[in-house]
Amino acid sequence: MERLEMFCYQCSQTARGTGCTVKGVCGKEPTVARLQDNLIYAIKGMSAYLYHARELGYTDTEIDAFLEKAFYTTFTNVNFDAESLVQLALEAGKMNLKTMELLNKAHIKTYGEPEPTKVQTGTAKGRGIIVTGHGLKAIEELLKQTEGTGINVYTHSEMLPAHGYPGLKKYKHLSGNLGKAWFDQKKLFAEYPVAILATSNCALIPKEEYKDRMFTTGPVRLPGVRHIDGYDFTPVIEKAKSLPELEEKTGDIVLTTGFSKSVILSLAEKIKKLVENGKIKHFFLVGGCDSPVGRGNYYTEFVKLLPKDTVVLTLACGKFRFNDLELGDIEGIPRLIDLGQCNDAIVAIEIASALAELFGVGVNELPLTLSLSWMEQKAVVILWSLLAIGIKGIYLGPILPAWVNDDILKVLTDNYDIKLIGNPVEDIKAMLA
Ligand code: FSO
Repeated sequence: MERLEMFCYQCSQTARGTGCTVKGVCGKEPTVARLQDNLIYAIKGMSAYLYHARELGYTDTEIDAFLEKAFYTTFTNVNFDAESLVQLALEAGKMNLKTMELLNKAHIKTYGEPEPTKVQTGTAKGRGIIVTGHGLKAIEELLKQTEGTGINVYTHSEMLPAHGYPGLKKYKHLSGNLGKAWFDQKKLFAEYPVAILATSNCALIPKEEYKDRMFTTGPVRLPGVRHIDGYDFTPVIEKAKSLPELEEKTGDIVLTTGFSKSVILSLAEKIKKLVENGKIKHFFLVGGCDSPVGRGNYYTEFVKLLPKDTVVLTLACGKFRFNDLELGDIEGIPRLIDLGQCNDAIVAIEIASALAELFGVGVNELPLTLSLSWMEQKAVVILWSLLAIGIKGIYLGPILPAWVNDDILKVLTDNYDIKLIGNPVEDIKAMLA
């Protein structure tokens, strides 16, 4: 039987959905459809943060109402107005600020405010479980249930910031961090004979060789992988117990995470003096969702090339491109400051606003440049949050999402002075000029 795909109401002569990326028979670029995609990605990202806040008992009816309106707007036949879809993306950005605040509050009320913490890489002797994803509630429950069993718990990718929370770092068997950003899972999970727990998005379909020791929880489902409903991780623990012990093999790198707003603001006066004395020339926020495609190593080169009188704030999994670099400090202020997960972008925003106030300037007048890896749904909504509060001149890379056509790029560049990354040497020169 013939199937009716999503009918395109824009040209009404061809069957296309909102994911249309080709010219319709109308001959026009489907910018409205692409802006709907942009909105869908943004609200997907926001929903993920809201999900994790709700897991910890924090909800907000205003955010719920916005999500309802935004999803309804993405009907193929309800909104044909590009300008209003841009406004809705900005509204999504504002609402995402509220959502990130809610999640930040949920994390801090539940686990305490993060504190700078050194995190060992490599393995400790004994059986282990690797936890990947963003779900702090899941790792907390697993840590409780594995206490005293001799099993070591390792973080992967966006779970690294868990080490900074007092309520999580108190578990001595939260052993260390393995691997880098989300896309190294297949290699990493095959390498270590441990149980694996995936707690959020950015879980990859597993290889045959480890799928029997992998588990999912929360919203994650993977083919052939056992799912845990709720937080009873007995099957994960039993699996870990059935696997061989790992040998002690300390990694060469020690990572540092857990810089909270309070920690940075306690240094604000010192930072101000260092800026006024010319000892700190510029701040960079380099982060976002790391990409296996495009020029991801741009960010490694970029951070390596930065002058020694600059400071890098970072967050999300994009930091694994450079968080193993020894950047040292400027009179006690670390040159690499890891603020946490992607949702901790709210912490970066609050720090930037507090510094702007301290210097008596607007955020755009601060010696601060943002360079973001902008690919995934969470990074998409965070960009709209930054645009919604008026931040201009952000650099984006290493590739653009598929829906960004020339019209959308023009809106971003004309209205928000968005720039695309190029050559790191030239970019740094321009940013410092
Ligand atoms: Fe990365 Fe994934 Fe968290 Fe993103 S692990 S890529 S959409 O989740 O935001 O930093």
